[in-house]
Amino acid sequence: MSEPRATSDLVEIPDDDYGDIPRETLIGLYHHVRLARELELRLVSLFKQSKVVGGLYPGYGHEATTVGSAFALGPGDVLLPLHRDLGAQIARGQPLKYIFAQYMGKATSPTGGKDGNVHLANPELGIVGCISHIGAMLPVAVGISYAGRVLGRTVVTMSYIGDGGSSIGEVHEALNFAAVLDIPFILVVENNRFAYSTPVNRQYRCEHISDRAAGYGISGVRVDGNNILAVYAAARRAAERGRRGEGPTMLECETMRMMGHSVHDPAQYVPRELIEEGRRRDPVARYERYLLRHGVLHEADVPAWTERVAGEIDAAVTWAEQSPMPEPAEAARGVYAEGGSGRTLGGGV
Ligand SMILES: Cc1ncc(C[n+]2csc(CCOP(=O)(O)OP(=O)(O)O)c2C)c(N)n1
Repeated sequence: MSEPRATSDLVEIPDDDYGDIPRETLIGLYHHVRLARELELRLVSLFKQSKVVGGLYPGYGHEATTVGSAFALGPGDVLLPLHRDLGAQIARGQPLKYIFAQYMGKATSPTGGKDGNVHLANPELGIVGCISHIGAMLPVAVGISYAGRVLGRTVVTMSYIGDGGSSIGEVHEALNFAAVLDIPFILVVENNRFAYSTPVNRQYRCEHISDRAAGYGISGVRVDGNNILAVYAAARRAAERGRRGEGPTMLECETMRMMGHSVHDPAQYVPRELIEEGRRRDPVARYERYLLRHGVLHEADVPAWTERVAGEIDAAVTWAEQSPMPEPAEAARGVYAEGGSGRTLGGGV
C-alpha cells in the first residue's frame, strides 16, 4: 500500500516556461484553437437559423482549456468531455462533420440522429460521450483507467467538471477512489466563474478548487486556463505522472465563460467588467500574439490560416446539411443490445 501524500503540489506555470514544445505541436494547437472558436460561432449561427435541433452550450472562451488539455493525451488514452468541451473533441480528432451532423440531428451523426446534443462519442478515437448528469462521468472515467490496469494496460483518462459541478458527490467518490488506487486520471476543472447564474463566491469557501486536491492526497495544479501552453504543459505533466504510477491530478484551469450557459441565456447576471476582462484575456487572440512574438507565425500567414479554418468549417457544414435526417424506422435501432446477451447479475437481478 502506498503512503498518503501530504502535499497538494500546487503549481502555477510561469509565463513562457513551457519546456521544449516542438513547432509542429505549437502550430497544431493554433490550428485547433482557431477551429474550436469558428466551430462554436458557426454552431451558434446555425442555432439561430433553427438548424440545430437540440440545446447548445458554447465553450466560447474555454478554447485554451479544452484544446490544450486534450492535446496532451496519447493514442491509447481516453477522453470524456463535458457539455462545453467541443474543443477537446476536435483536439482528439473528432471530425468536424460529425459534430455538425450531431447538432443538426442528422442520420450521419455519431448518434445516428437520435440526439441533437452533447452526447457524441467516437470509440475509435477513445472519446466517451458526455453523460448529462453532472459528475456522473467521473466514476466512469476512473473505472475505465482501472479496467485498463486489470487488463494490464496503462490508460490515462481525462475528464472535465465545472466550478459548480465540482461540489457534486460523485466528484469526491471518483477522486478518492482514484487517489487510493493511484489511478492515472486527470480531472480538468473548468473554473469559468459561473455555474449557470451562480457566481463562484456562492459555490465554495476554499481559495481555489485545486486546494481540495491536498485533501485527497493527490496532485493539485492551477493554471491560467486562457493560456493554452500553460494548460498543455500542465496536462502533459499530469499524464506523465499518471503513467509513472503517481496517481490522479486535479488540474484547475481559470477561465471565463464568454457566453450564456446556453444559447438561449443572454447572461445578464454577469457583470460587464468580467466580460471585458475576459475579452482582454481572450485565449485565441492571446495565443496568436504569442506565436507572432516568438516568430512561430508571421503576420502574413494569418489570413491563410483564417481561410483554411473557414474552409474546413464550410466543408463540414455542407456535408452535414446535405446529410439525410434519420428514418423513423431506425429510431429504436442501437438503443438496446441486438438480441440481448441473456446475461444477468447474480440470481437474475
Ligand atoms: C446533476 C445535474 N444537475 C443539474 C444539471 C443541469 N446543468 C447542466 S450544466 C449546469 C451548470 C453547471 O455549472 P458548472 O459546473 O460551473 O459548469 P459550466 O456550465 O459553467 O461550464 C447545470 C445546472 C445537470 N446536467 N446535472
